[in-house]
Amino acid sequence: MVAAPAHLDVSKIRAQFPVLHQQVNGHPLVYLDNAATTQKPKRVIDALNRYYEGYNANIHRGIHTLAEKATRAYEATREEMQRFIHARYSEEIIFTSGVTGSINLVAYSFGQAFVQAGDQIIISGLEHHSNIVPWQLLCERTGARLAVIPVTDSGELELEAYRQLLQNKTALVAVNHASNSLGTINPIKEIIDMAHQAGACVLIDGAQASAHLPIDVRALDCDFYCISSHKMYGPTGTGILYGKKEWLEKMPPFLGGGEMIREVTFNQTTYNDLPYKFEAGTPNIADVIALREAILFIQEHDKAAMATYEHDLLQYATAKVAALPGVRLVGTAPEKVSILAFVVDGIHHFDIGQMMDTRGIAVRTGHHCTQPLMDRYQLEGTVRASFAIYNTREEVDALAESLGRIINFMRK
Ligand code: 7TS
Repeated sequence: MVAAPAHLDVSKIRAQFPVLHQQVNGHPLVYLDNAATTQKPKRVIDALNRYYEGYNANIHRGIHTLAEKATRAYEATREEMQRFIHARYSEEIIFTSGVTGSINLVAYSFGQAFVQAGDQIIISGLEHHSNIVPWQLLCERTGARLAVIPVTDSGELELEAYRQLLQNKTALVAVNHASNSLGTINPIKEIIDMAHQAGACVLIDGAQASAHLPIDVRALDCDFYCISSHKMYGPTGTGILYGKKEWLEKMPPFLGGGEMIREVTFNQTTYNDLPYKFEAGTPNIADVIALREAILFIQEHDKAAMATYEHDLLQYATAKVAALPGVRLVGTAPEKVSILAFVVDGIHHFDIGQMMDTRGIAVRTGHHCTQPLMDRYQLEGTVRASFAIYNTREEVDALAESLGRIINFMRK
């Protein structure tokens, strides 16, 4: 049985998410695609409206009242994010377009300054394409080599193989905190410590962690940590790169343009201080401002209580789905965020997704932007149900009931 922790009222939480209260294809929406993007509470949507209706202005440049108000609100998110991930300095928080933008920033800027031919970049077999391709591009530019930590049958990283890989000269290790396809929570503290002992830097892709797991970049001692706002109840189009100040100060700018400069002449340009050195051009002001509301939403509901509830929901769903005939779970690591992936013998994952949609159930099907991981399991794709704080046991029942029907129907 799934019981919400005493101080967590899920019906009250659901009431804050307008999009959840609708019928899809004649059925109440059951939204289980939270690993792709979470829904947004009203306070996030209201913050967007307040900005556009009340104080839309470009930031940092103006001395007029609206510009000052927008700048204050934008910088307030930076400070809230600093607290959220326990960064030492607010200038260690760089606003980007999200995890993809953050990883590309590091691959270009850190890569240009600190990666040379013959160096090794280590990633893992669990990575999303956005934590693979930027490193491949970097290797093409520099002559560095890409090495991959293998994955076990249950979906865990082989740390002994990682230890061996670290014997080669390694510039950077880039792994996710939690896998978007399997849910595996990686032992990132251990991974970071091992990398540092070998003299390598570490980037953590926190896309699947920020809404579900505690993040303390100082305790972790990671060099970079990447977050997408839209996966933690915030708006799309923004996110952050956390970087240790000592690295960010040494790294060259990524994009050139307004705001990132101190002084420009045709002969020479000097650059602005952190964090502005990495925030060229007019940023995504409205979405950054509204991201603060998403952080406050998580803080106010107690992340640990949320994680406990989601974990119970995952266990309940896992038992129900695994009991159906022909179902094979993909990703059975003992430590998981609330992601349930599976295949069904003889039924294409795409058909399952489409049939569920006719009942208002939103799941994701396919390779989930992790094609090498699918290759590892010799799969073309899976069905993935991913849970957030507003999901309920009744919704898990709807998922299992619908899957049971589909299996019966397709096997006749
Ligand atoms: N890394 C991980 C682990 C992810 O899950 C995703 C998005 C990204 C990086 C990229 O994030 P973005 O915000 O820059 O796009 N994952 C998914 C998913 O699983 N289904 O849709 C998007």
